[in-house]
Amino acid sequence: MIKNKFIAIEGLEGAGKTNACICVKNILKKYNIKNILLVRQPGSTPIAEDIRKLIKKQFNTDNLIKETELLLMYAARIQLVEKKIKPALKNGAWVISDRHDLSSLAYQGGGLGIKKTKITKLKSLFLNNFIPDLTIYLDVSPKIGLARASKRNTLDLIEKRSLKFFNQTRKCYLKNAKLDNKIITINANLNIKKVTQNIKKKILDWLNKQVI
Ligand code: Z5A
Repeated sequence: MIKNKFIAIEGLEGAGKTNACICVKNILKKYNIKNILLVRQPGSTPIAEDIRKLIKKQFNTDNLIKETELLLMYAARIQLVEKKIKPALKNGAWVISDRHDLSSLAYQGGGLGIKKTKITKLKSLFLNNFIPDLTIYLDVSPKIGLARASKRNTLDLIEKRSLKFFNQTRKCYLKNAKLDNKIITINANLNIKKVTQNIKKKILDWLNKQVI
C-alpha cells in the first residue's frame, strides 16, 4: 500500500511536462491508483485561470513589474493549494501538478533576479511547510525547449523573453535540484521515447520506496 502523494513536474517550456504528467498518471493507474487530480500552475481554479490570463496578457501602456509577477504567481498558487490540492489530498487523491513553487524560484528568482530570501519568505508565510513529496525536474536547454514550444504555437509574453533569461532560469533550477533530495532531474534534451522511459524508471524506483 502507498499513501497518496503530491507530485510536481517542473522545467522550461518545451521540456515535455505535459507528456511527463500523463506518464506519471499512467504509472499510478498501473498501481491501481484511480483517484488522481491533475492541475497546472498558474491555473486550475476559476480565479487562478484568470490570474494566468492576466500574467500572459500584453498591455499597451503598462507592464508587469517582477514583484507583481511573483505575487500573482503566488496568489494563483495559494488559491489552488487551498481550494483544490489540500482538499484532494485529504480525500485520498494523488495530485500531479504541472509546475509548483520551484517555478517561482527559477523564473522570478533566477530569471528575473528577485532575491531567493524574499521568495522563500513568501513561501514560508503562505505555503507553510506544504511541499511536494516529489518533484520531477525535466532539464532541457532553452534553445531546444523554445524550438519545440514555438513549433506548437505562437510564443506568449514569458516565452518571448531573452535566451539569457532562460539560461538563468535553468541555472537556478539545476542549482536547487542539486540541493534537494526530493527533486529528481531527468535529461529532457533526449527524444521523447527515451525521456518517457527514464521518467518511468525513476518514478517506479521512487514508488517502490514509498510502499508501507
Ligand atoms: N511561470 C512562472 O514564471 N512562475 C511560476 O511560478 C509559474 C509559472 C507557476 C506557464 O505557461 C508560464 O508561467 C511559464 C512559466 C511561468 N512560462 N513560460 N514561458 P505555460 O503553462 O503555457 O507554459 P509551460 O508550462 O512552459 O508549458 P509548455 O510550453 O507547454 O511546456 P511543456 O508542457 O513542458 O511542453 P509540452 O507541451 O509537453 O511539449 C511541447 C512540445 O514539445 C510538444 O509539441 C511536444 O510533443 C514536444 N516535445 C516534448 N518533449 C519532447 C522531446 N523529448 N523531444 C521532442 N519533442 C518533444
